Amino acid sequence: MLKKIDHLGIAVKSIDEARKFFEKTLGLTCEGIETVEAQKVKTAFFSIGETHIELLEPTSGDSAVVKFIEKNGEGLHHVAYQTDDMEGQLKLAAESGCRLINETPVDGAGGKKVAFLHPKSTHGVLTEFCSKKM
Ligand code: CMX
Repeated sequence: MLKKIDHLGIAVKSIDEARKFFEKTLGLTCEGIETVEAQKVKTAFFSIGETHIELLEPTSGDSAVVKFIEKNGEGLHHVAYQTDDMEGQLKLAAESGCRLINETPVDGAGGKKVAFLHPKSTHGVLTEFCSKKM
């Protein structure tokens, strides 16, 4: 049911600062910047082959990304897998004892639906399922 790694999410303090590395040093192109109100983040996406890098900048003091940066500093925040069967994937995860952060998908960047699995039940990596772009 999983199709590919859709993107890697990287928590940053400032997209304006961080994008310099991705653009000037790695030579990637920013496809767009979007604020995702539901997740309290501003995002910037860069394509690399069939996958993407998503920079995540918190937009509010109570964003999940603020807490992450306070504890760990900037860095790899989550791995997102693309699925065409979100419901089935969440059911499988729940049945195998995984702790779901979202039992039903919520709005993510780029018009996608997303759902997260808690890192304490995924060997330490915050895991996202995301739908194909609508
Ligand atoms: N990766 C790995 N571990 C993480 C983590 C992450 N991104 N975020 C938190 N943790 C760990 C903490 O270090 C902590 O570990 P210890 O107990 O060993 O210290 C533990 O998880 C905390 O768990 P918690 O108290 O249940 O939860 P928090 O309040 O810290 O929130 C989480 C963590 C994952 C539940 C929350 O960040 C969340 O709901 N995330 C999903 C939504 C999200 O991340 N949105 C932003 C991105 C949106 C987008 O991509 O568009």
